[in-house]
Amino acid sequence: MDELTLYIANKNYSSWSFRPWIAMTAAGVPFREVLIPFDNPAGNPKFKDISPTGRVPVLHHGNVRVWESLAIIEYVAELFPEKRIWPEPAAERAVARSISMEMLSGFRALRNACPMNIRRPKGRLDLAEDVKAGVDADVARILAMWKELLERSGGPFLFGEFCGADAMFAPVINRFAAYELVMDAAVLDYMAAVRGHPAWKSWETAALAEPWIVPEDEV
Ligand SMILES: N[C@@H](CCC(=O)N[C@@H](CS)C(=O)NCC(=O)O)C(=O)O
Repeated sequence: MDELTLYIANKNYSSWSFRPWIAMTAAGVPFREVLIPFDNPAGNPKFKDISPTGRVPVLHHGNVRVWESLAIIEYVAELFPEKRIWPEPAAERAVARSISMEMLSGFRALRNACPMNIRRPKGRLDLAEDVKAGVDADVARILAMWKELLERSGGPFLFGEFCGADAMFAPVINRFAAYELVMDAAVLDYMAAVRGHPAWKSWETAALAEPWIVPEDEV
């Protein structure tokens, strides 16, 4: 099989890069990583050379190009069915995919107000009323979803074992921790389990060693 190459941006800030990277690393999928750091707040013109959207992550596999974080996870799950990136049975997989799509297309208030920032010291934000209302609504929906799933699976991850859905929410776990957005004990246990995963630790160690600062994401 041709080598898989995953192009990503800064580990400290690139939340979309983090998702397929942690899914593939946690599952033990062999791949080569190429990191192209942001050279402006929105990206890097070099992304256009490697990705049809000019965005990362993008996966190269021979002549195949896969962009969009969730599409990358799906592609790799099909290439390596034995790695069980999605849960069994089909009904659980459907829920895992539903919440992953919800992540991909939603929670904009949270994403905009609270950028992923692995090295950020913990601390709450003083948000304007309307922004806070949007963030609170996003947090409430995610908490309700996670609590229901954790109760059903018994943890430590959303569907028991670490899966693609945990990967899709990994950057949210950083946001919840860094901006002190949650208090719920079961959710804090879940966050600790993800943050204790060797794949998370490996990403975090590399993020903390990065020299680059993106001022727009330092809120
Ligand atoms: N929906 C895409 C989002 C990708 C995305 O926005 N990536 C950011 C980096 S985290 C990017 O490349 N930004 C550059 C730009 O927008 O020019 C995905 O899931 O992969």
